[in-house]
Amino acid sequence: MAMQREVGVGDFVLLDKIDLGNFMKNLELRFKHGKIYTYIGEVCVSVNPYKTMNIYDQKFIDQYKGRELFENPPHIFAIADASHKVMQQQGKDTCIVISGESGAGKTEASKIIMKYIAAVTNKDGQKEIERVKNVLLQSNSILEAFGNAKTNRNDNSSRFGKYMDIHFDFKGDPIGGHINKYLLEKSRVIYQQAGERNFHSFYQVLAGAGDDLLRKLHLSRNSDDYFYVKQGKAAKVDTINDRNDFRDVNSSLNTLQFSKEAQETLWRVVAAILHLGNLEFVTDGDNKLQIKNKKSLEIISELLQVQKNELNSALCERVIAARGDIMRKEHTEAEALYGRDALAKAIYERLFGWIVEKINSAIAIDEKNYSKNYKSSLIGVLDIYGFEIFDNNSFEQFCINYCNEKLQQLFIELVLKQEQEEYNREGIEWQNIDFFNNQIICELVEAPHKGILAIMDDASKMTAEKVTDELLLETMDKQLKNHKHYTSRQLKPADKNMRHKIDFRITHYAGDVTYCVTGFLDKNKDTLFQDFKRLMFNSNDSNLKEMFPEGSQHISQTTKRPPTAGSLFKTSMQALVQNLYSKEPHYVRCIKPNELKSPSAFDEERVKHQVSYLGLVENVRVRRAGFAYRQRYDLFLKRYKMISQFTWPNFRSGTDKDGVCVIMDERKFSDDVKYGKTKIFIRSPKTLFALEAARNDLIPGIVTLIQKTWRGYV
Ligand code: AOV
Ligand code: MG
Repeated sequence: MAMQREVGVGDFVLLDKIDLGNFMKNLELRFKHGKIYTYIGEVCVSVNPYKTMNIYDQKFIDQYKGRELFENPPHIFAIADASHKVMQQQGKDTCIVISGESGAGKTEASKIIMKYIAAVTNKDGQKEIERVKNVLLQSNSILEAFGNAKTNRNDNSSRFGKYMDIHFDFKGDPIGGHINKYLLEKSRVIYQQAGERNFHSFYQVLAGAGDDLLRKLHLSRNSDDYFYVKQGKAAKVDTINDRNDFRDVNSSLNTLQFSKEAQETLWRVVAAILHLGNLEFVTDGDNKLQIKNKKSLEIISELLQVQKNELNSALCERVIAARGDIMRKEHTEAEALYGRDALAKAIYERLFGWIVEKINSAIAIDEKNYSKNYKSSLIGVLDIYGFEIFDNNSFEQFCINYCNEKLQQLFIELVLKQEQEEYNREGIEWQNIDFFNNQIICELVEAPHKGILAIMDDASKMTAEKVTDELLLETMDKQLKNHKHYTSRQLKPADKNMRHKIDFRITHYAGDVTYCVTGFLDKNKDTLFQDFKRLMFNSNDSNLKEMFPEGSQHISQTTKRPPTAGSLFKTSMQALVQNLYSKEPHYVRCIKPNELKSPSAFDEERVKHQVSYLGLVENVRVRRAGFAYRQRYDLFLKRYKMISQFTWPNFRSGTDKDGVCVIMDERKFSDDVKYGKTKIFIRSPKTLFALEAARNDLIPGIVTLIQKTWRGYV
């Protein structure tokens, strides 16, 4: 196949001089010529093209299939292929970590990778594998409908983190998978900033449901009729067709074999939440709290299949058990509204979790075909919510940005730090490269006892009356005032950018973010009145009942305080990072070229900022001085001893290292290698390929030899 003309350099390692200026020039030149992918060694840098590119069709799939990285122009397909190849040939679990800020193209990249893997597997056309592939691909439209939303950064912004394992059999065909989800931004269910939307699912059902379904759900077509979805005043989005998307979601639900009942539950719950948002409360003549719109109450109880009077009391009052007595306490109007919102958020969050579990059971490895102890290899694909800054940043942004800090930390550990530490350990000459290590920011958030999450948890343990968000902020200010990456308005009152007395600021690796502390404690505690849990557990809809198992507890049973949202998130992030550590990583670093979603604008300042905080220039420096391949002497010798008469069948005249030197001298590769204490380091991949080729040439002869010897024994 004819090579496409390369623009600039396809690998930043090949730049004449490595600095930010040259890096930027190359990136911009390539972007302007439609070359959105460029490598740094095996890391793929991707710039969001904001237009449909004709580089993902069958012709391209064929071009990249089974090839080595350097054989073709840079492409995300090559990363997917490399990951699949390592997994299949070496039986190693691999992962593809996709990072970059909100709108940089992570979710699109993850879908392209999955499509590529689906396209290059199942040569034999097996039915079960075809089914698994379809489920993997089609799960996306469902997850995006319920977990993505339009934000002011991205029209299709992921509001949950997603890590997906794809399991493969020994032939490299996908046989199953598993999705882990991370903290859904459920506050969006009840509130949206100006210009933003609620989750897509709400608009989809309003625009796409047939008249019959709409009538059953007691919905109008008009999203402006529903408080929970109209606050951002942005229901119509140019790039989104809710009607078509509703159709796609339903077709995916069918592919994934969601039963008719399950699909009904799904849309009934979405509709019930829309109606919940319109509930209002009034105090009657007897000073008793009541629901103003009785019709809505009736509709909600029908949709959730719960008793109307039970729904009514769960919304207007609370049952409290004190010293063996059970009492009812009527809500104030504010408490009732709070409860209504908490119920809406909880139902949506549980629904989302339930959907993920249903998808997981549809893609679980079929035990009929593979026994329990079948050892499959896997590729993990990570697509999380990117770093984000809004006009108002709350607990959710705090968690999302912390998650991005953790991933940057992983990148530093794996790509920058470990590489350099190994050179030092092996005594390989090496000039250390400086980079900003964001560990200090991770610690600011997660350190036991003194990090923000710990301070928040301490505050959350006290009774609500005693502790307010303001008090939390005061404690944080006191304990963190000397931290380089923490600033509070109370300490810096002159700072105009911090508008409220209740703000604090974190200097993240990717920039300053000012968070408003209001709501932090509440979101961290994440309480849902027991009454609601019992109400939902008593639903006649078995799916809904399943979503609220703890509602089975009797009121008098004392319940342990559930872990806070913050500590759950921290634990899940730590487990995620640990999991990624255990796999061979591949990286896609996404860059957002401009804030306008324009296919042509290259906003130099914005891009430069991203290149800097992602540590890409440092990555090139480490890589350039680096080596393409390294291996322990004993293992290296074992693999290649056959290509030299001095080492075959056994090298007896020195150490393993001496044997390796003999091979490399004989083959005239000595200039391309360095000898460390325990390992050989090879600079160019070409040397390795030449070694492999030499070995392959000899293998047929050796196999015959071994077979002969065997026969002699038998
Ligand atoms: P994100 O996942 O990184 O943001 P997306 O993957 O959703 O960003 O990309 C944002 C938008 O950019 C998409 O909806 C597409 O319109 C466009 N886009 C991205 N990559 C491509 C591509 N390769 N080809 C064509 N268009 C593309 V967030 O989830 O907000 O962190 O929370
Ligand atoms: Mg995304």
